Amino acid sequence: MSEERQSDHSVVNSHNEWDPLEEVIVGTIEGALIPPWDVILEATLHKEELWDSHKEHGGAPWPKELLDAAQEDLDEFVHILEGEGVTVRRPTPYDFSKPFSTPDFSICSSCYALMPRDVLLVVGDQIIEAPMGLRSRYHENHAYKDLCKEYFQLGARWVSAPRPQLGEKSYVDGFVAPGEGEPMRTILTEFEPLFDAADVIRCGRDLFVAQSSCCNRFGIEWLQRHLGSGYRVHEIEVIDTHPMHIDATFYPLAPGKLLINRERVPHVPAMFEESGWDILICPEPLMPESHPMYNCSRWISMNVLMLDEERVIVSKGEDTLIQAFKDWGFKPIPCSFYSFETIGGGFHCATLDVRRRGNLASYF
Ligand code: DAV
Repeated sequence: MSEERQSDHSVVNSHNEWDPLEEVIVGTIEGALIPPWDVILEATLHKEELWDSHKEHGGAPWPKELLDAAQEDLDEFVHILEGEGVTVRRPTPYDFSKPFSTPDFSICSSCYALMPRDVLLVVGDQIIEAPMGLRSRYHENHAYKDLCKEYFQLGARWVSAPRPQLGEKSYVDGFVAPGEGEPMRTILTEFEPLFDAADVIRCGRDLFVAQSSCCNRFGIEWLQRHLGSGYRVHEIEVIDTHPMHIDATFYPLAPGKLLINRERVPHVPAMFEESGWDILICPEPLMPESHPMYNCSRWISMNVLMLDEERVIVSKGEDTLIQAFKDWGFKPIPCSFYSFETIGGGFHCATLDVRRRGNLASYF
């Protein structure tokens, strides 16, 4: 008998980032391509010197040595998850290299199925396909259709946010990313609702979202109205020159414990202090500045995965963070991940927690 049928909960059941993890989708390296160049990348990728690779080689496979190294990290991660008793599911890769077009845009390829966190948002027993703003990720949900259909057959709810058009009106014409110290701005207009699922972080009845170059206010409004009055969607203010997703910025790790990136979060909403939460400041990452990062920044160190309120998977090499977790009362489990982070993201990005053992609650 499969584990979900023994559980008291629905096959899809995940309300926050920390209830005991039972089943998780982990992305795959198989078929991964360099994302083709597209307007959003200029607004989200911190390392300008690495843009050329996407400009010149977008749509081509990543070099084999990068893929092999990332694969090794991912294998270690899956091994740890299974060893900790978590059921690991994988997407079904499709042919990412096919060019496609819609009435509003054409693009030379898709990218990969490395990061389910960006594509699907799980809120309770519901899977929401996100209205993503990067054109090359328009069909990435295909990689998860087999799983979504299976979860639906077993009782989950499954919806797609309005499919975006992603024509010229969705992006600010002539956008230039702000420099350090300049006010925040993002490349998205308010033409249509847009967000990646990783722009949202869950805390029971309260969800936290920040505008980014993948998430506009229209998207935040759509999510609030879709979820209805049982949930409160809070927009938090962040400062980031290349904003993309909330999970290397603002991360409620466990009841009463909020991890923040001090460089990016000027004000923690008063509700946290009013409810007695500890605000944990993420230490400076130890990843060398010279480490190639084609997608995200060194702050991906914060992108941990909670197996429950104590066990936390952290990138091996981030010794300061590992020690901080111990001091804060967590049980860190280090896993090599720098090579996966080079082409993808962290543990939170690489996963989608489909089922955690717990109920919907308010923590404020
Ligand atoms: O570079 O800090 C990471 C996004 C992870 N989902 C960054 C963004």
